[in-house]
Amino acid sequence: MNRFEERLARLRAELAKTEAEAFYISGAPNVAYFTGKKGNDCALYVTQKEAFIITDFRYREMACELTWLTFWEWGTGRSTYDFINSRPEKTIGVEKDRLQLSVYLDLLAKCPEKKIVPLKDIVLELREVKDEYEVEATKKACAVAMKAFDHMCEYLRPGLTEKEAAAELEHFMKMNGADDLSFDTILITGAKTSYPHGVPGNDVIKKGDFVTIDYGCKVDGYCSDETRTVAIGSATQEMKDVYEIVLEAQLTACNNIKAGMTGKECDALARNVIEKAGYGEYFGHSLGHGTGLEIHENPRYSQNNNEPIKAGTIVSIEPGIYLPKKFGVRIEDLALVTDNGIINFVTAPKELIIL
Ligand SMILES: [Mn+2]
Repeated sequence: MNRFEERLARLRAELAKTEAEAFYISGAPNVAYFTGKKGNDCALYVTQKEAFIITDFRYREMACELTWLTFWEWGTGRSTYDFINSRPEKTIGVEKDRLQLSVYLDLLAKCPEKKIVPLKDIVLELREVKDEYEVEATKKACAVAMKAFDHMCEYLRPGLTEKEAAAELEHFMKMNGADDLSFDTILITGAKTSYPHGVPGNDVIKKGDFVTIDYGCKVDGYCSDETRTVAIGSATQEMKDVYEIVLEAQLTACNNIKAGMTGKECDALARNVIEKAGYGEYFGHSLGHGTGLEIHENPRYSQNNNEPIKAGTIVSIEPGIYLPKKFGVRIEDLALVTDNGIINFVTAPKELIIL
């Protein structure tokens, strides 16, 4: 069994617990989980005995190479709905979280003999705990990203715009093994660093600024995610003090998170440090999130998550303090959760770097 067949077996075990005889999967990352390809414009139809990939001529050759799936081609007068109507299964599960509403309405209208059942997203749950291939791919992506951070420590200087610096970072990652970006690069400077998800613009990097870089790349389909905040030329005492609080919060979380704690307990490790220092109201997001084929996956390290964190999940650990109109600091690593603690994939330095 290859890893995709193993995943299909796990999917079937979950599917058996529902009323659905087949599962129609069209969310691109969910499709990618069973194909190892990007998954755009492809769908899967999985029963207890069979598994189909449904796509068109553009992906014909690729689809035929996926020997664990049977290819069914739409286009030239036949649609996915014809395929579904040709099948013996009566009850068909669909992804509640991922199916486009128009496709759902079409399924209801064009497949009137079928019972269409929105299911909780089984595939997202399967994707939460990573296998060895996924761990290795994530590590590779983190290694490329860390090399790019070293490069940026050489490259960043006053006079560059945020967009220029972001372009350099992205180009460097692509030239050093990245297949793609994990998400739109956040590279912001000065007072704008108080925007947790600021967008790089034409603002010019100046001496005495913080620069926050939250970025990542994909290798073999898997995302890295890392944030570092550096100072350019100098930093005020307030900047240094806030940086130290965020660092202590981040290190406290890294040193204490382990499988079995709830998402809320993990979040509290960092939040308590920041609250005690008097900056609680300036840490308005959660501590972290899972990553994988997508940049935001389960589990969540948030105050709302009372579920225990599983071993084998890959999560970000990213506290921050954001002072409007002044500056912000965030430090983020990405780590594998085990029963004994975390294995941190990001080993880039975390003490304040003044370039
Ligand atoms: Mn993140």
